[in-house]
Amino acid sequence: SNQDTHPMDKTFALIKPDAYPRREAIIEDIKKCGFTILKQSEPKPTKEQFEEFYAEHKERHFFNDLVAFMQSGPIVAMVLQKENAVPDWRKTIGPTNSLKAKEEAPESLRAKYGTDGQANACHGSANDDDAKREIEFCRVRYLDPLHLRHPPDIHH
Ligand code: RTP
Ligand code: MG
Repeated sequence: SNQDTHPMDKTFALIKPDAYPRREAIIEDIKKCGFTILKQSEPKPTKEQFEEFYAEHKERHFFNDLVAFMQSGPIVAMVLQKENAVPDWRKTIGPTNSLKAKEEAPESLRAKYGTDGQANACHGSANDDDAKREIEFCRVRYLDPLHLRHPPDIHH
């Protein structure tokens, strides 16, 4: 099979600090929606790591607030697997603004667990390239402490 044309079946998810207290209910919903949780951890990214994670938004007015919000408490990081994982996870979390989600998609996770345009409970990769980048970013940077302690030998 050709991996380049095989549909991506993984995406990257975060439970953001505002929803961390309700993580167990969210994880139950994630499983009920048909996703398999391949990896799960509670990383503690630095400010610089969040700035890199959200680099696409660095010129936006909300960038500094977003980075501060993401560092305001614990988070859960997950690699989710399902057919059509990327679009299905975006649909499961719902519109970016939780107030809009409550109006337009009341069953969505952002409607159920989020508050407003910033405190919106969950992150989901926007497309397959972002999913690959975000899964790799978190694996290399802070999901895999063994990897960090024993980086691969680049000299052979
Ligand atoms: P995410 O990346 O977190 O899955 O959300 P998204 O694609 O739906 O939204 P995006 O446009 O990428 O924005 C990233 C996060 O920034 C916060 N935000 N705040 N105050 C504001 O106007 C504002 N706009 C966006 C949200 O936490 C959003 O999820
Ligand atoms: Mg986004």
